[in-house]
Amino acid sequence: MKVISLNGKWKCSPDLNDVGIQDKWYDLSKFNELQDLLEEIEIPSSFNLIQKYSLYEGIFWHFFEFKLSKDDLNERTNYRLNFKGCNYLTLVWINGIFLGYHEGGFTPFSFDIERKILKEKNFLVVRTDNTRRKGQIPDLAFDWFNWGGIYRDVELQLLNKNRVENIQIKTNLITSDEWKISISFTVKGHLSINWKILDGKSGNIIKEGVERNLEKKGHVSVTLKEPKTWSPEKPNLYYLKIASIEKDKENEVLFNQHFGIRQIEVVGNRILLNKKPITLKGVSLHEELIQYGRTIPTEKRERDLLDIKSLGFNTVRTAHYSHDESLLNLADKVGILILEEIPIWGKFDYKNPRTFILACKMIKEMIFRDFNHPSVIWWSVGNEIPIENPLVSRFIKNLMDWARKLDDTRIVTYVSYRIFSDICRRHADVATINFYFGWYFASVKQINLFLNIMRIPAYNKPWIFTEFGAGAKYGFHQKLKKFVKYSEERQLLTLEYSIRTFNALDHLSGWLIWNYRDFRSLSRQNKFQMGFNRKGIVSEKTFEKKLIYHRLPKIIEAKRKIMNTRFLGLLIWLILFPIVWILTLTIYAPLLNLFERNVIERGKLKEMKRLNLNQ
Ligand code: ADA
Repeated sequence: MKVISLNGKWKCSPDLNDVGIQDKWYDLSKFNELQDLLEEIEIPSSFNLIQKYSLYEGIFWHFFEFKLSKDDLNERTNYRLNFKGCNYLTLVWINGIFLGYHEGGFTPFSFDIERKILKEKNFLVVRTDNTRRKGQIPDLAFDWFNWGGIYRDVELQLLNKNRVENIQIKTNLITSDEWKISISFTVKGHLSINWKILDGKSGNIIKEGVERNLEKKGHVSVTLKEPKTWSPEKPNLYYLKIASIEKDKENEVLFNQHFGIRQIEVVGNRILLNKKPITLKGVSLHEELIQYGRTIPTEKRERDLLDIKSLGFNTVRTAHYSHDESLLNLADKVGILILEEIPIWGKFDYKNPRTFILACKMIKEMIFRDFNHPSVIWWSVGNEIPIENPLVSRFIKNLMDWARKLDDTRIVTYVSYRIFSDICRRHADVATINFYFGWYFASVKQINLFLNIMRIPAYNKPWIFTEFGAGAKYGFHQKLKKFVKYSEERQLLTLEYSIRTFNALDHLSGWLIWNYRDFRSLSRQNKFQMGFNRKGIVSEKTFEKKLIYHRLPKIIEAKRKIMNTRFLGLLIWLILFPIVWILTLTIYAPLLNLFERNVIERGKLKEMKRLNLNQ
């Protein structure tokens, strides 16, 4: 396969009145007319990085002319235009012809292009629209910045008509030292291949074979004795190389990618990695670095992962959507477990059948892209959804079933914020909870009791404390009054106390701090936040490390002495369960719904005033 990058200097324009389609902006003649009004933009990148569009949400057009050589244009080749990520609704035209559209901001999509449409000089037009709307995923309100545009790579793939696609590699431990490697793929056209498994370090061939006269599907199964397994401590990698053969000679390399040999399982209330219990100690991360938006240079992503690892973490939750695949390549190499999810967040339009289909599509795109990354160990199908509602619970259960159908080798779950009223937990592989003790709720000192109350609704599944945290403005200190909100001391105290308690309890299989870095969020507008969620352990500038950051290496394994409150926990559960359940259904959940509605709009207005912007 030959890949032609279509990154570079594109032309662009917002379309405030949505006239572009009617006025045929996708036509080269119209483009030539408009030329002088257009601006230049470096793709990939979000238009929100251009100062005057910094808060723009809406339709934005992107134009690009590119050339193909005579050699590239032939009848032996299939052409595929591939977008790795655009937010949110994307329409694409090439040489004036409409190719199709894609909905969703965080997964790749592509269009197969007929040979006759392509010329030596080509004109590509992409209309993105990041307007927030009810019924989209995520829905109207969410706690992160709505970066728009073409913010990941664009490429034209020149594919051999006879090729392999959708390669999925599964690795299973079958005896105490023997692993089965199953490779399955689809075949386009008709071909014979040879395949090789190579050691990731030395490049030595470990196993190889030939499959002849393949059509439609292919499958290879190999047994390896005592291979070097993948784990966060030893992230050993192998390569799978597949090449087409003609007359027993290697012709073209069709696939050459790393994979890891590892097995993730849930057994009773433990998560096992390669048959050994593992506790997830992690941190969530949004895909954002303020000067780059989401288009983060690979070396900066690597820096983040290395930092996170050096603090003692073994897990990163790529909140709240799939990040660029380059992050997963790095996690595979550095040795970090990844928890991945689709962006169903909070309130969403679960009554609309369209939403279900869209969510299924997002899950499929996520799983197909990331199936072969050993670092990825779970798929989550939603975060903080109103799971007390039977319709929502059914929706989420069906999504989890769908994810399991597509991948039976990973943990499937969703992230909950309901302790008492979650009616779906029994269907998930692991029980999860987001709770901000000592921040939004109660005192952090009550966390031990709370964790003991939590023993009951776990259905003997592993419990993961998926989010806890506290906000802190970098540089704001209150040495004497440690409980002052947004001080670094308050954050330190809350997180340290929580971590020491988590580590002392035997029924937790993991915990994740919310969040690694402060990130933009228009709904956060008090004098400490100023448009940022401040729960990061580093500020948005990354080099500004808060107190907790420096303390983490010392406390990540530390435990505190705790009182045994198991019996009290059980008692409280019995008393509180019916009360909280009824209150959630009648008062709390409906109120929360009301409150969440216009939160971004209000924040945006404040920010516009502050920045003196008219948009
Ligand atoms: C929730 C949510 C996060 C973030 C967090 C917070 O738990 O899942 O996305 O918004 O709250 O900072 O309050």
